[in-house]
Amino acid sequence: MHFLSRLVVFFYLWGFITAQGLKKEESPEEVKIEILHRPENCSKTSKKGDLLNAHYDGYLAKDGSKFYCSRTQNEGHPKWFVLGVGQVIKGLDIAMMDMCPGEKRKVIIPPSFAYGKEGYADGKIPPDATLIFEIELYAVTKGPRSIETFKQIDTDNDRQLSKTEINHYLKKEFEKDEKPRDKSYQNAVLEDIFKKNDHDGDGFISPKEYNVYQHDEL
Ligand SMILES: [Ca+2]
Ligand SMILES: [Ca+2]
Repeated sequence: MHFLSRLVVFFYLWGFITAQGLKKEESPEEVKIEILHRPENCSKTSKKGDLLNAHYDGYLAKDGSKFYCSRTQNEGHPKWFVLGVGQVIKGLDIAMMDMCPGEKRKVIIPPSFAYGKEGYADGKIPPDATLIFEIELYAVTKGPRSIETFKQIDTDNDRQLSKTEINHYLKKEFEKDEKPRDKSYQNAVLEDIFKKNDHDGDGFISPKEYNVYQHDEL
């Protein structure tokens, strides 16, 4: 069962159990979202498959210690990732839905939506850790994930996406956005897309590799 179905079942059961009048502490864990700042002009919000650009700091709930800060990585550039497809932990995929550029959130993520019973030693996350993230979202860009988009990007029609083709596509996408974007942003996105999707490293994204963006629909 894919994740969204599990989530639906989860919320269904949660409603069911609550209806049975069980004690509050027995209800399953959930992701808690607190909106710290929402811009007045918020016409476009994030949804599954969008390409997001954000900074976030991560803290352990038990003692407030910081285990992650995106500002100290990648020369301080905000991180790019596709929302809702498992590129980040489940809790962040949930917590960053319906968010607009400029919005800030504080979210509390229980272990079952983060690193679970095992924890994540490399990331200094102990077992069963509840995590707190402070997120600032900068940009929401339509993520390349549909077959129509694939065909649109593949301008020479060889069923392979080259860096040039994707670069051209990103440039057009960014131009649709209100804010001008410098070249280094675009290059960072491009590098990230190839790092995460060009699994055989041939410098092209094949339809199969591109399907990463669609795995929720398979
Ligand atoms: Ca091509
Ligand atoms: Ca490839």
